[in-house]
Amino acid sequence: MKLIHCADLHLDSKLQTWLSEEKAKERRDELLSNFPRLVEYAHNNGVFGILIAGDLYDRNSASKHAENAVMATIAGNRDIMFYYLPGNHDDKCVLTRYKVIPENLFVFGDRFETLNLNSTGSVTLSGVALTEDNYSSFYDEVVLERDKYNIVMLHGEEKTGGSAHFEERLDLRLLRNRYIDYLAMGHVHKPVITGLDDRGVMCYSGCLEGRGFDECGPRGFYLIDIDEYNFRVNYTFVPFARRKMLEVEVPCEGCSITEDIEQRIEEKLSETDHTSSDYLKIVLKGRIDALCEKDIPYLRKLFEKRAEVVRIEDMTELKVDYDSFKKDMSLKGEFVRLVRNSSCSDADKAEIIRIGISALMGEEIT
Ligand SMILES: [Mn+2]
Repeated sequence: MKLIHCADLHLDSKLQTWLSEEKAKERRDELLSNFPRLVEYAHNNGVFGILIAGDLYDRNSASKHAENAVMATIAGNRDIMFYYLPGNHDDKCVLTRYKVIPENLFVFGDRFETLNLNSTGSVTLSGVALTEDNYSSFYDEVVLERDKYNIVMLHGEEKTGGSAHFEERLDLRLLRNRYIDYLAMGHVHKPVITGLDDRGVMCYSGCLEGRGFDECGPRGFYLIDIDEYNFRVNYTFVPFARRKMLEVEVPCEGCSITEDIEQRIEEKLSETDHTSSDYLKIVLKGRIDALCEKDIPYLRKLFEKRAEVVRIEDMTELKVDYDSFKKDMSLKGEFVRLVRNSSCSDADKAEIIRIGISALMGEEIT
């Protein structure tokens, strides 16, 4: 039996913090079309059911269309089962407010429930949507049979340091040695699979696609392939994102003109596997001379077509070679010495010197 474990699709999230209104709309539509694309994958690969471990939507921005589109896909693919567990970003009535709920959709509620996935009952799926009321008490309801293959679906995280949010107060110790074979988790957007106890594994599928530069790296879902008789299992991470989010750090030490930086960027980009449809963030790092001529707007223009979106962030720190001004009797040297002896921080001194000298040279200040 093959199952897809996905989570955190966050359909219809705004995305406008880093995309223009137009691009954000395009991307939202693209993310929405991932759902039928996932179902197509399920068809082509003989998948029995799709587990959605929460945060299918973004509560505050989900459109009626996003909900209808998912429902239409479910209703139009009756040969695939859909098991949905609401997450902390989902409206609790989502997918259940329809008059007719298709038979191939099961939505977990706030009581722990167990379903048999096959006719022999050898493979089970359980889950509970965590709430303020049940998050600390649901463990008592986790009663599973030793001789079955037991999948448990949850949306939350075990955070040390005591988070205020109930979904982040999971206590994994209480789920160990309870005959769980596969803990299908949602909430953490990065794919992670780790041991739960001697018997089972805990897996975050991560989101299907990154939605911001805090979600760089491979994104997709887990494919679980269970032999229903001897319980041999394969877990495979399937990269599914159409576009990658990439962050590239470029060390700029030793650069003194814009073209040096350009060359460093080129070198770093050639080490990545980015394509023109990806999202690219280039971060300039390292300490460079305060008098380095760097034209960031020029570099932005130069690299803008390399990917769907290219962001260049200048995180370089400036350093001043005070020795080189020691014997400089010009206005420039006098200015540098004056700033050096001021009470500003080293970083501020470097910035003041950069701007001051540009002004003295009659250059445009950026
Ligand atoms: Mn969540």
